[in-house]
Parts: sequence; C-alpha cells; structure tokens
Amino acid sequence: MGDIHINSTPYAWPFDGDLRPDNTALIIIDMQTDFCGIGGYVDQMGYDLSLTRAPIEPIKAVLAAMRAKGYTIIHTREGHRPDLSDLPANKRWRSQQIGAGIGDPGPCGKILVRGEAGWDIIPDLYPQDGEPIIDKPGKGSFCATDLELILHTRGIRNIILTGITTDVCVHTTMREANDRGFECVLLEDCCGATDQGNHDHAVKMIKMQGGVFGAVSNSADLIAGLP
Ligand code: C5J
Repeated sequence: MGDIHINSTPYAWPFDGDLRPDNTALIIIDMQTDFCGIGGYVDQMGYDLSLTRAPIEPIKAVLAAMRAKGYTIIHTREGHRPDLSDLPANKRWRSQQIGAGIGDPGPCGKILVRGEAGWDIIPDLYPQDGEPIIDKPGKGSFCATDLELILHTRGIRNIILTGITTDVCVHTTMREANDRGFECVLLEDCCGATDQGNHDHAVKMIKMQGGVFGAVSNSADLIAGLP
C-alpha cells in the first residue's frame, strides 16, 4: 500500500496508492495517420477528424511529463500484414461497406496495412528508441500480441490509457487489462472517438459500479499528481 493518488473519478487512482515510475506504464493507443490524419481510414469513412485529433496536444503533455520521470511508455498500432493473412474476412467486408476497405489503396497507402504511410504513428507522438511498439491486428492490445508479457517482465501493474478511439480500441484494451488484474485509469482529454456521444458514453461506462473498468482522470490532474 502507498499514499500516492491521482485526482480521478469514481475513486482516487490507483486504489492502493502504490504509484511509482517502475510499476506504472503509459499506453498510447493507435495515434496513427489512419485514425487521425487527412486521407487516412477515419477520414475516408467521412468522420470528423477534429474529434480524433483533439487528444494530440494533451497526450503530448502527458508523454513529456512521464518520459521525464522515467515511466514506461508503450505505443500501439492497429494494422495487418501486407498479405492480409491476419485480416478476418468480415472485418474487411464491413470496412468496404463504408467505403474504406482495409487493405485497399488510399491517399496514404493501403488502409491499415503495416509499413504503409497511413498506418504509422503521427510524427507529433512518434515513439523514442526503447519505447515498445505493439503491432496488433485487432481492437484490443492484448489479443495476438506480447503486451502482457512485456508488462509483467517490467513489473507493471498500473496502466494509464490514452489514444484513439475511446469507444473501440481504448475501451477494448482497458477491459482486457482490467480482466487481467491491471489497475487502469483512462485520461478523458487524451482520448477521442469518431462520435462525441460515443466518447462521452464510453467514459461514463467506466465510472459505473464503483469503477467497473478502473477510473477516469485527465491530463492536468495526472501531471499534477505524478510522483
Ligand atoms: C477503430 C481504433 N476504431 N483504433 N480502431 O477501428 O479504435
């Protein structure tokens, strides 16, 4: 037990006050051109890019603060092998229905395909040497990846979640992490969705049942409370 807590709801995070640089990681989810850049997947689907770009500056501030204090920083990218052997037929078909077929050519290269320009992390938030990058074929960051092994190897038990999109990849990852016993907090202003209502409801869901998936905070409170 410790006595370090971040101002958050519905409880002061982490639950046991044991917050240290060597047991806590920042995870930045899918800040790729495909999700927040002109010509990428989200843009091709016709959604409002300002919603998925809104978290860029708040994440930048958290990233700088946590890098300076020596915390583990982990980045994720959603994407598929160039031969599309890890792309389920239903995922491809659904994306084609909305006019942004995964694996099809677009202004930023083949949509959500590893190695293409649109698939990579935006320059503003690009990983530094030594920061693990998790390449994932699905929405959750634990499915078909070595994220859990990396977290356990580093002794991480607290996870700070940021990135896009709040209701899809961030929420799925938070649920996966919570079920594995990690103590999670989502930073509200460091996330964004393709629909503001979905973002708001995804944030609200976390706060039910005493914090059913963890807690919710924001960049300013996290930075102010970070030991
Ligand atoms: C989606 C993601 N929304 N990163 N991916 O398809 O949330």
